[in-house]
Amino acid sequence: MSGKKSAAPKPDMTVKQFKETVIKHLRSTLGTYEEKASKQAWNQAIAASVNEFIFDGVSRTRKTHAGKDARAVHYLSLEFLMGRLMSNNLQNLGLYELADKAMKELGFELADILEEEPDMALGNGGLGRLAACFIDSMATLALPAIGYGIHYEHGLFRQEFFKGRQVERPDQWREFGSPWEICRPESEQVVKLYGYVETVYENGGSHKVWHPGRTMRAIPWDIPIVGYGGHNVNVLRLWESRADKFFDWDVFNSGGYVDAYTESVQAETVSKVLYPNDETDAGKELRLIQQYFFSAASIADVMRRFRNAHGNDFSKFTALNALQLNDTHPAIAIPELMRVLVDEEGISWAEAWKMTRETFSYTNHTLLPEALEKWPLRMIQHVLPRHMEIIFEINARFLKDEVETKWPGNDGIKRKLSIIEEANGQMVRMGNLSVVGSHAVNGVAQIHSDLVKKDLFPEMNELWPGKFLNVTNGITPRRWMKACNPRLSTLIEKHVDADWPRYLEKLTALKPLADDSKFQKEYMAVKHANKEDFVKVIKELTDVDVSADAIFDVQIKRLHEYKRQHLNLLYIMALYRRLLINPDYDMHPRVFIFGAKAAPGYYLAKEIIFAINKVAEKVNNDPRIKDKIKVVFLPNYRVSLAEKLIPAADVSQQISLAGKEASGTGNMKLALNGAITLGTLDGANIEIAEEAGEENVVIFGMDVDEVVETREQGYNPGHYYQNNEELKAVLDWLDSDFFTPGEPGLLSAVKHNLVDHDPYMVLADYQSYSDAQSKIDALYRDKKAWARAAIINTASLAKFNSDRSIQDYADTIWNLKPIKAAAK
Ligand code: T68
Repeated sequence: MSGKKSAAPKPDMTVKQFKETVIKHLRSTLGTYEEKASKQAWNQAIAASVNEFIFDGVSRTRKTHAGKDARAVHYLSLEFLMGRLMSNNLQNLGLYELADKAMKELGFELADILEEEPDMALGNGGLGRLAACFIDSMATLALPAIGYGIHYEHGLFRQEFFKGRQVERPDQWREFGSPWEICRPESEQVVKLYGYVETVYENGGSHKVWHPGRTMRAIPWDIPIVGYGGHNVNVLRLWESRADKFFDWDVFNSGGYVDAYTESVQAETVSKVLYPNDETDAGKELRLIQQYFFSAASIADVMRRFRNAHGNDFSKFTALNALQLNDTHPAIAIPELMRVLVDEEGISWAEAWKMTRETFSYTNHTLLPEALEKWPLRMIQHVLPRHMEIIFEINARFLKDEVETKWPGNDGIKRKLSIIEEANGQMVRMGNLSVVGSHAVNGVAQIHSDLVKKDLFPEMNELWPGKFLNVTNGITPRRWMKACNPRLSTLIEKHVDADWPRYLEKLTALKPLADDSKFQKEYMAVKHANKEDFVKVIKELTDVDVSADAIFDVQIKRLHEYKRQHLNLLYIMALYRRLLINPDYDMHPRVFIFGAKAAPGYYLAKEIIFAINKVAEKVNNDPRIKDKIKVVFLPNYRVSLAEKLIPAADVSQQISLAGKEASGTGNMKLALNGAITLGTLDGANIEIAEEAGEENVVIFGMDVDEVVETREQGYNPGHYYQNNEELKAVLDWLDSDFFTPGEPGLLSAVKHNLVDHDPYMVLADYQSYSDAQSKIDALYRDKKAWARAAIINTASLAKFNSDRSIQDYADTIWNLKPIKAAAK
């Protein structure tokens, strides 16, 4: 063991002082007192106490950066899935144990009080959570960085089940305010929309003036992001939309009191709600306005800060600013920066374009065609007339100067690379705009980045070799191990330096212990204790009794056909059938645990949820199988629930069709916490297998090449249905009323989709999956072998530290150096 022993600073505070600070805030900030305060008030008093440290950190960091005229990255993302902030802030400031003791002395369990905090669910899934891990890492690495997004009034919907079906309820994360945000009205921006463009001829030249039809205000709310160790505190700046003026006084005075409100309602709609679609293009005007609203406000904020330091000398602009696009959602920022530089600053097109390209980079998160954003040209023209002109100009120059030069006279390639698609009316391809307007484009796992080059943008890759890169995703080990799995962290710290949450490679010191039976027992005892805790959560949420001695087999992610929750379901039905046929069927008891939200308009995803719930109801209440299988679908899966479940998982199901899951990040969290991956060769599963060793994961199914081959040969799901007796039996079961007594056919949609179409080749991979599940069963029964594999997983996953991902971005894309904030 070597290196720095201390990780988080030991703050200059005693338990007694912390207690006094909390009580001070209880009285003077919350206006209550110890005997009367609710848990929520205690929670807010702790937050106020923690904020004393945080706000100081924000100021120190800002001052340091301002004094150094620092290069900074601006991370533009429509989603930040932050979850709860208290525990993470306490951990990163090194205050957790102190707070825990202080609250005990006051007669509370800190963990209970933390439950009062609502999740900040301003994202859908992996993409939004990645942004949250990344801003944690940027602060931890002391990188000058700011996250930009939308201050949604309502985040991702709350999920309930009614008679087995998903019902969506509004999320109210800010119902009682949030202690973590600071409103900065002094940094308000104005965002323009609609209207028309005038060409003004002057002094022998001409320029464009956009006369907007409407304007609205963008109000910034800053969420401090505490780096691990507490040195640097960056901010996440979220924009809220407001009406330009609350009342239109003329309308008001002429009796149009209600009309005066409509404008304010319309403007405030923009940041009202997060679109709940993951992986599908919403195509709605409001979504386009959301994208433009936060992009324009953020660019204006970058410009304001730059002008304050440099006036209108833009020679240093690219040296000081990097802009990262988290998917194409903020791609409209590219023409927006061009508009500001050319129309407002009077910089030449060529110069502005050079600056823009050097500044932007783009991360692609998907190859699914339905997720690749395209906007109707007419819509952009209507909402953002000047931007449409700019996009035309960008496209014309790109096709003429770059494509024509490389492939003279080749109209086919021009059609393919054009930012404008001529089919379906005309559409603007945001992916092409992002690639053309960026100096770097990255995928999120090696296989995905290879496919981005090979299948999505092959000609662009030929045109600009070196522009396309890979940066494999990561997760913050602070939240996803240290904070969420305190038992394992304590065990680890008996053998590894205390700064492992920062330098995750230190966990390799555990490898020699993988065969040590004492350590194996301790490690598995931690897992068992975590499972015991989760048994209670399951009971509370679903009223199902499960045993911590069963295998906890977990699939947690958005509900999507390509992720194949229905493959898991078919296997559960097959196991159940095996037990009904032979009550002595030899298997270790298993609890299948699902957590997943479906996009509200995604019919088949909702049918799959319903089918899982119906099968669960039957299986859980069938005495014949003697509790060998339990199935639980946890309602309202979210970050805070993941934090409880992941430490308790034995098996991590990562079973997407190869080539479809760009990376996955739940796979990393689960494996780090000692779950064995049951997965296809897709996304980051491949790299997890490389790091942990193939013998410590269970891989099944077709690889990408086999998928392509199978498809080329004309995939016929009916063939698998007809030729696999068990598969046919469980699929036919879905047509009966076995799981829906008196109502046959309620689950048929799932069957018919699979037998007749099966777009994600569930049936082709079924047998291989079933065999892999048998391997899992056998491995689990060999207690030592299982413990060994789990320990090796924990010890081997340093690559998936989001600090490593961010260091890669800083080195290869942003060219960014750390600047540690000065101490007081
Ligand atoms: C996910 N994408 C990828 N998209 O599916 C996952 N999309 O493989 C990857 O690990 C993760 O990104 C991080 O790179 C998403 O989560 C969305 O949520 C989304 C939301 C709106 C529109 C399109």
